[in-house]
Amino acid sequence: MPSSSVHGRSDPARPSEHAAIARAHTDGMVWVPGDTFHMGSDNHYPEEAPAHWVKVDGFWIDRTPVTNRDFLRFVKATGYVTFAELKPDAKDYPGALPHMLRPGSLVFTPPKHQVDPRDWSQWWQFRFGANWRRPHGPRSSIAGLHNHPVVHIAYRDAEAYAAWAGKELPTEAEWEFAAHGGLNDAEFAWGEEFTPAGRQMANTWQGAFPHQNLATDGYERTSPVMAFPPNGYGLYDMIGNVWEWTTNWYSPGHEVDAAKPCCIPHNPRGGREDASYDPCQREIRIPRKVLKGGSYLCAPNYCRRYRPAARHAEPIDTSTSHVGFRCVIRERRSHEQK
Ligand SMILES: [Cu+2]
Repeated sequence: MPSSSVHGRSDPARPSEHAAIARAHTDGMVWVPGDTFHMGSDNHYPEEAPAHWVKVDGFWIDRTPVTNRDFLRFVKATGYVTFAELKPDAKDYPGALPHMLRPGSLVFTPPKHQVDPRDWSQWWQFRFGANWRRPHGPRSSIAGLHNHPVVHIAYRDAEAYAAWAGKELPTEAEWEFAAHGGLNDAEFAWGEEFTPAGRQMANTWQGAFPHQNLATDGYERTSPVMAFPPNGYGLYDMIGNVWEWTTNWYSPGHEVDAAKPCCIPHNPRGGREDASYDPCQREIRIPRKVLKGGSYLCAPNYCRRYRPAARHAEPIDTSTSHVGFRCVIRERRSHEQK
């Protein structure tokens, strides 16, 4: 079995250097056995449809989202500067006002009263000086948040971290399959009920979004990565806390090859970059990737995306206070790595 050789346990005939490398990398990771499963859902938002069969091979996945502690280690080792810390280049943003071309990131800033729920500018503020080290703005810090997911991460920041760690970012199919925790046809990562016996299973929003944050789950914003119960694979925070980047280009629905109903897609990577643009954005065309898992801002009255099948489009240059990531290691790759 390939998985046992990665463990380096039951394959003493091949005590290869690769196994040792893979073992070092897979600390803090969980092996998710591959299978065929129903990806997507026909019962919720249109972008999740149609539900369709997909096959994924087994892979390793981080037990938790990447934390501030993890990310700090990466930045100390490499001197990496995140996208939100760099001054935007005017040529990438035609028509942008010059005073807006300063480093910053989107920070959730709740309004004091009820607002039009269609107008997200009522609660998302581009705050100069906000970045992963200063998640609420220039005067904030990650003191006390070392065990929280890192946020204000643009796609390329997640990619850079993954490459440094000898890992990769998950595809949407891998992420969704892992999120089910073995309950492949259940609505939620833990079963059919959102709050079984009244128990809050993930860091989501309680109250009327965006002005009323009751925080009955104990957290107004992000939470430590193991604060809520793991799923059936032992993975934490697949649902809620922060949205997580996947490698798939976004399209407003799953593309299923109707001409070949016999053929189940195997390890689909999904989507085309040129089809991933926001049709409403004519001036600034930034391609979008699929985010998964929902966040501490998902609320029953606004966004019921605290389910494995749910998805969201995020422009690759956009970082926010509710988007992070986790990594995977694919079997074949871990053997090929030097
Ligand atoms: Cu949401």
